[in-house]
Amino acid sequence: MLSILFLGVSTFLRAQSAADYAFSSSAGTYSAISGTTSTATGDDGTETGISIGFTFTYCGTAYTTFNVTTNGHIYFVGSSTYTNDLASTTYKLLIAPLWDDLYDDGSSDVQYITAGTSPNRILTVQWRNIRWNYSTGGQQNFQVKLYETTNVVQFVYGTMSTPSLASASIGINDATGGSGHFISITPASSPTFSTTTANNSISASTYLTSGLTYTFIPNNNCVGATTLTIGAAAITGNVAGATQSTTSTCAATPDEDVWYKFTTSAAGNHTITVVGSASFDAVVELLSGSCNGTNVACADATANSGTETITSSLAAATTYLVRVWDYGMGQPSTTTFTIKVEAAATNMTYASSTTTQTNTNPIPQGTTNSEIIGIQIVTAGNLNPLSVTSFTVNASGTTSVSDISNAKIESTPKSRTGNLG
Ligand SMILES: [Ca+2]
Ligand SMILES: [Ca+2]
Ligand SMILES: [Ca+2]
Ligand SMILES: [Ca+2]
Repeated sequence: MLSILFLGVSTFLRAQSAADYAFSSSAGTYSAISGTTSTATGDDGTETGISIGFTFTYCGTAYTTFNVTTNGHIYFVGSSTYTNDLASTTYKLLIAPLWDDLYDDGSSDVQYITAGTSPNRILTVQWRNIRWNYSTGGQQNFQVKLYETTNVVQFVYGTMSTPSLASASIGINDATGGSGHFISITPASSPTFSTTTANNSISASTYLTSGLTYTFIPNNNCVGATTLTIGAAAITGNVAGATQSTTSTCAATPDEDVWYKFTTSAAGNHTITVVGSASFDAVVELLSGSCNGTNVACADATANSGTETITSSLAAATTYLVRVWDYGMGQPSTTTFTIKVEAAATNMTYASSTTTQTNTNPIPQGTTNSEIIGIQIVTAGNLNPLSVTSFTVNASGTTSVSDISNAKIESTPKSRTGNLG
């Protein structure tokens, strides 16, 4: 009975696979970092439990630390090895810009740094002058970048030289491992990837030119939807490499849809705002329910660079899904947009109150600024603050109201506003 129930639940909440990520390749710039030098040194050196500096969600699990090895990869759990295989069911949850038996000859190092400000911090892990393969191979420079909030993974290659006896893997894998649980990259002028056949024999640096950037975005499928915080500043989205998840009743074909989710607090109107880019004509869909959701509303009122908004009255304490795609077929030449969700302002209402008494000693007559009792008032909404015109104070026990006739009332953050009558 228990196992049947468990199967039902796990099917409904399918875990995010590494294969759910969208892969894309672009030309960029390699910027060497000057960070903390890792204690992962020499041949097969590792350092574990390094702070990411923020919470990073990888394949559906939140991590605050990572492990690094001189063998060209980071990993989140377990151990690592110099024998590279992205299809491994032993060595998993690893992010590998160049996994092979690399070698730190003493002129090499691994460094890391977390830069930027919340919620847009970036962890960069860098392998500098690392030898590929083992001690006689040419020296290589490359980085992994992990992005806060969007949970994007990037590999950036710097100056790479001719390797020796090389047979590397480039890609990512997840907690399950095996076929369907990795993305294995084969470098080329137009790189290819597979989620079922791992290429563990990359032997040349030919296509790993300086500035080459491989990007993995986690929200290609609903299961990896990026969490939006209601009222937070807009974040940048990217459909690079994304593929169609499902059909839609909204405009055009969602051939590169990406997913977001948010959870409401109070019931009421919520507005989703998506701003496209030069060649990005955003289409936005709001959905309810579990993945892949049921249509609630669509927006496609503008073209390239335009702003799309959906305002919808939503239920309290409910998770909604949003997906975004470009109107045209095929990858747009600009793949980014911004997205935010806001809750409409509502009038302030009284919710509850509690009394506190931090001082239980008697207050002698003539004492000043001694608290008798505190009243904590909880309100909801943010428009038209409540106007409090009076408090009624009742005394009990041996205290008579006349004993506190000179007490004052004070509110925070405002100050004293008069005597109690
Ligand atoms: Ca090694
Ligand atoms: Ca998709
Ligand atoms: Ca549009
Ligand atoms: Ca499209």
